[in-house]
Amino acid sequence: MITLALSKGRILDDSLPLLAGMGVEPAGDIGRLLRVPTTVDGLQLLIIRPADVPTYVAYGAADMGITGKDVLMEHGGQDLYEPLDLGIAGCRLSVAQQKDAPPPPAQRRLRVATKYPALTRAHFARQDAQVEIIKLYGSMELAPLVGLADVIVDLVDTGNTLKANGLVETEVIAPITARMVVNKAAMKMKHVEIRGWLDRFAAAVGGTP
Ligand code: PRT
Ligand code: MG
Repeated sequence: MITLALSKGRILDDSLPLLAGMGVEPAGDIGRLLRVPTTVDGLQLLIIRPADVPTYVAYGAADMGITGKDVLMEHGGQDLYEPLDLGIAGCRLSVAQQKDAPPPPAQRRLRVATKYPALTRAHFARQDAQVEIIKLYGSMELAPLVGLADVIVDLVDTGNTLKANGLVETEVIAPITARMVVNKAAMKMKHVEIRGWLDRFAAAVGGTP
């Protein structure tokens, strides 16, 4: 049995058509069930929060998982294989701020609001910039508007959300797509099955694993 952890939300929305193209349909209510059998023998799905996918896969509770590169960069990812870029749920990770915002007063550090403290710290450290990181769990776009932060580090797709909130993108940190991750022990123990699924996914997205 192979257990595949899927990120609920927009990555799930983009993953289900890929699976359907490979002849795999959830055999149960994915809106309600957290562990769902599929129409294919030997494959079950876990439907979990994007940020939890690396943890389930690293501990072997799932053999494989699909989550965003943003989540993997924040997690660190050293304890996982990342064999395939699925090219779905694409966006970019960027720095943004209010249009024409003055720099912070000289006596304090730049305040950066983000859901991604680790990769934000690493990004500003590469620039030798001293910043204060303010961890948020969502709606980062609000923070500069109400004086909680000078800038944000967030995902941008069309740019409409930034625009609607009077924010401008000042720097792109990284392009983001959803990735397949694999548990290291499972890659050895269930090599044939996992290789088979990686090949099918690669064919479905037109890449090579
Ligand atoms: O529920 P939980 O907090 O666990 O996760 P979530 O609500 O963040 O999940 P969801 O469904 O939003 O999926 C998140 C994953 O989808 C991310 O980890 C990315 O890998 C991927 N992804 C791709 C995106 C976007 N595009 C995206 N545009 N995740 C979020 N956004 C948000 C962004 O944060 C911003 O608020 O969409 C807004 C910007 O969109 P535009 O088009 O207005 O620029
Ligand atoms: Mg959500």
